[in-house]
Amino acid sequence: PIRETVDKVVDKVTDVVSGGGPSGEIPGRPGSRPPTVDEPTEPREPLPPKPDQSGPDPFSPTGQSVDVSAAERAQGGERLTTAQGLRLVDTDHSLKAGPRGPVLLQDHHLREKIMHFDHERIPERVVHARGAAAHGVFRAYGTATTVTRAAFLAKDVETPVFVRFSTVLGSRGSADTVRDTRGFATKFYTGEGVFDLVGNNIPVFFIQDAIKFPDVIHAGKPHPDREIPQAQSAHDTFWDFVSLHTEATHHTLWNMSDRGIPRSFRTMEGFGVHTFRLVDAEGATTLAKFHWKPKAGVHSLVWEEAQIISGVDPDFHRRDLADAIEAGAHPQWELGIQLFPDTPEQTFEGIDLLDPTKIVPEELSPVQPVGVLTLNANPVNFFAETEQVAFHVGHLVPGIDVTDDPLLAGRLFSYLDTQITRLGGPNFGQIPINRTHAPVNDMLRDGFHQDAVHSGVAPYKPNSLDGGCPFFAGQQEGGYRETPVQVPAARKVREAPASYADHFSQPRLFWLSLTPVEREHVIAAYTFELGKVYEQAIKERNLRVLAEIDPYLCEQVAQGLGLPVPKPVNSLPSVEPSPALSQLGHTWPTTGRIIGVVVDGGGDLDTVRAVRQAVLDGGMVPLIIAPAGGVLGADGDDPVTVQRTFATARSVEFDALLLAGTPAPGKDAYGARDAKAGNGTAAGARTDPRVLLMLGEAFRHAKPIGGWADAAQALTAVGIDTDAPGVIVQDDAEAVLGEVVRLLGQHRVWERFPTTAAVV
Ligand code: HDD
Repeated sequence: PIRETVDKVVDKVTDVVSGGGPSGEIPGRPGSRPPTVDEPTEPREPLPPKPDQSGPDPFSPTGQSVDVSAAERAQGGERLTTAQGLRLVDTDHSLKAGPRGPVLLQDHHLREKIMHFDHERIPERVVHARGAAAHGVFRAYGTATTVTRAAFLAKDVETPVFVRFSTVLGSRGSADTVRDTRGFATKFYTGEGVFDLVGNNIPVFFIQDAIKFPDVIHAGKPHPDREIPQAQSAHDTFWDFVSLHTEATHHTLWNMSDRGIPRSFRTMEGFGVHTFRLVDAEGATTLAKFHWKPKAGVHSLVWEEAQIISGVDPDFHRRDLADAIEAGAHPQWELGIQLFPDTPEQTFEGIDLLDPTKIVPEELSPVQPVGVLTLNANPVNFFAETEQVAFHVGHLVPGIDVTDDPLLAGRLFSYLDTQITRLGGPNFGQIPINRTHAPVNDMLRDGFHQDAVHSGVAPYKPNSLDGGCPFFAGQQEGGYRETPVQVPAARKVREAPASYADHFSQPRLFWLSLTPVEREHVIAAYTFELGKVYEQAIKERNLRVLAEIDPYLCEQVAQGLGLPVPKPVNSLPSVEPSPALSQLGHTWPTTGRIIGVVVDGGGDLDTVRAVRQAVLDGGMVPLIIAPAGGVLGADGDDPVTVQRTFATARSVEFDALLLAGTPAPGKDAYGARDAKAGNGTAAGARTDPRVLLMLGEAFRHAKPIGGWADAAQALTAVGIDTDAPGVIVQDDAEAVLGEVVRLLGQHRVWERFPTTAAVV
């Protein structure tokens, strides 16, 4: 009997593992069928377009090799193959000795597939790991030709570009809207070689000498013991470093300002930070700082909004950039330059141009537009393009040279060096996204991942065997010649110039240039960040730094921390504010802004349709938010598609909110018709806690709010005064929209934001 039982069990197990026999019936469940897999086995016509995969089918039925040119070696053909082009009949099962047997070592397909997968990840960037990028074009106005011979800056020249935006501190998978500096790196594929402008959205840097870079980054990255917090500066090591190393004060203040939490990559300024040297056709030089000015205006999140987004949509900036480009709302920036005479002192109006912790106010040297950048295409493959792009401040073109800024000098080393680890060798310039559009004829040879098949026998100069080729270029042929700058006779020292010791005058200049609302944001940011610090001594030391910038700032933060207010050691520097540094007080285009329209079961659908159309006509994006998905007014001619439900919508996605109220009795309501879709029966927007949460947040975040019919009920329910600034409730829905759009031009309703009268 034991033998019998064992045999039965074995039979049963065999049945289970073999899928229950040819019918596919699951053992023990008569009549059952395995789920069907509906993958097409023959190509459909037309094949879905796959960029770079459209080469001819190189399969030769006779087994002879087919002539495939280099360009066609990218993926091609319809059939699944190994990396060597061998066609496969199956990729779902390992080769085994019977269905239950051991997997065989001879399974070359399994080995190749798993080997490749094991090595799919490459080291993330040591800084700026989290980023998003886009292709575009730069068109020059020709205004820079008086100061530089850079060919791509000549009138109407169009240059393809690839731009990568990033945060600095977080890992590759971290959230987009953390408080941090943003990278703004642009690769210009010019006819004279690649020019990289590797800048940030903040015009100054934490350190004056590159030798401090590992220190500032070690301090800002997560603590080495627990690896927390991720992508944050609100922790002890960061605030320990910046208070002991006060040249970081200016950059830190910018991070604590609205610049640390941009609304979108599209609404950030960009800065080359260092002073560069421009060289004209005659060899005359001018010092210059590069600026990117967004056409959409400079605009930031508010801190609570940024924190909510980190959870609700960690990809907020990445999605925003890609969506805008896909929708045809191509983001644009104007490139501008500030110019300074190239004097031996390399100062301008007393500001040291080689000190990257200093700006030159635009009021002293205006930013002169030299061209416009348009981002018009999303990357096809994130890894191949955004991840593998490699920027380098040493990628220069004739007409643009470096200066002796010691921060820039270290960068000139670092950006090449880091790619050896990150991209696995010295040939990263051959990766498609990094390839120059100018002809290459170098004498660099071999190395990991060598993609070129070099001809000739003499990769050295001088040579006679290759006929002396390649030849040098004179200046007329576009040869790059370093500017023969006089180097001062000096002793070799590890010292900084005396002017670098001024750490507080420019932070004060920045503080005084902000509006009261912006100052309140700075106070709140310091109070939050220092409030997260554990060590009391670090908080106190940072208050002593703030005392050197401004007594009110210091006092307010001290109050928030519950600590005594320190006295400044030095007298406050006397500085002239620069209003150009404030982000507020301007009117900007509203195209591409997102307006959420909350609709519930009782609304008047014709009005919703009219408002939606008016938003679209204004080049903005209306998103209809209803209790459930589907369509509203399904029975009529023009149903309204629901894009967000009360469950999926959150205020942070919208620049303004509209609330479609219920019409007075007797008017057409569509509620009953949509009861099936779940959109008609609830008391809806007036009481739903998710809508009330949205309204409360939009109000706190200074966003315009509009409503018609009985919308005021919902506002009152959440404690919003309908007479508050930026809250528009009227019967005429289109008039409401008009006012909301006018307010959107200023980005937010700052009158609503509580400021202390004594903020100055
Ligand atoms: Fe840097 C990346 C910007 C100082 C070393 N940096 C990197 C990126 C940006 C900047 C935008 C991302 C590029 C991309 O998208 O691939 N960095 C700056 C600015 C600085 C600056 C504006 C000061 C003015 N950086 C700086 C210093 C050093 C580095 C002083 C080292 C001495 N930076 C690097 C790096 C990175 C980098 C380690 C990481 C990944 C990479 O270069 O390719 O080499």
